[in-house]
Amino acid sequence: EHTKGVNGLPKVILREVRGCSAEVYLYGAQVTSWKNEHGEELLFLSSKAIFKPPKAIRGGIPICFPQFGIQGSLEQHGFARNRHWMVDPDPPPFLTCSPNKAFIDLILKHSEEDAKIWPHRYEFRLRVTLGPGGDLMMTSRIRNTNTDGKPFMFTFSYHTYFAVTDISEVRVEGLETLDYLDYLKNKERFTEQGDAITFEAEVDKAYLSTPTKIAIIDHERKRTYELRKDGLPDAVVWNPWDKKAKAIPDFGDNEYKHMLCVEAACVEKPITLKPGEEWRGRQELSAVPSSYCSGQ
Ligand code: TA6
Repeated sequence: EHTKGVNGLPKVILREVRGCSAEVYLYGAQVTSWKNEHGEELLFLSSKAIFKPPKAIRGGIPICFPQFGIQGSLEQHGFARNRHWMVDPDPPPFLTCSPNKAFIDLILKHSEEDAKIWPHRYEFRLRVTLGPGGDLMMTSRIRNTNTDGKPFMFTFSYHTYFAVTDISEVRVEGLETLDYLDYLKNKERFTEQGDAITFEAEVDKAYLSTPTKIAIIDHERKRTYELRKDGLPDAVVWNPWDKKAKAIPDFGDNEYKHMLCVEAACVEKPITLKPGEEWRGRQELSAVPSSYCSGQ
């Protein structure tokens, strides 16, 4: 369903047969809501989110492209999340099309404006699917359409803000013993401890060469989020905690307690595409009752 969201920004609502839903703003191609069949919101959206271009919406799933973080002249996390995407008029053939899947295809292409700061031509196609059982799938296809023979490099992240009951009662499984870059210590490289990760202070780490599946366990709510990814070797874990959250104007003061970013990403080794080449990066999110899933 195509409708208008906050400040009249166009958004698409995906609904699934059992009542699950998702909302995607064309601004930034940003998922801002993902609800289960009970109508419970599974993504964090800041109460102070500013739905006003060129500011990125705080929460949901911002897309970081053509860079993650700050590099050179591009703004933090690149420009894709600050642009108006279009509904894709000729989406790639959908491999498996079944009746109980709702999906939307969006596209972003290079602009003369952007070419001033990132001198490349590209087509970025995003498909957001609300699958059977309410899983949320996102597939990005990025193609180098340079006509000057030039390859380009980029880094990327699905900057997912998971809603949690209390960050102090959250555990992340799947990242133990891995190496990570600590963005709070000048991206110095460390090795993670041997058991599940818990949270009691600001954390901003990019785990490297991570498994395809990561579990985020909301102990209070007895809910586990499963993040499955393909083409995205790294995973960024971020919680600003109290001090940093207060310093971010569009972050409510105590809201850090109710969110955790776990981001399927490619940050350590940029992706290089030659003209005509296409990269695919996919994440699939599901929310299952913890009793069923913990310890697997
Ligand atoms: O993904 C973690 C991070 O890079 C943090 O360092 C913090 O800056 C966060 O992204 C939010 O960035 P934003 O530009 O959306 O405020």
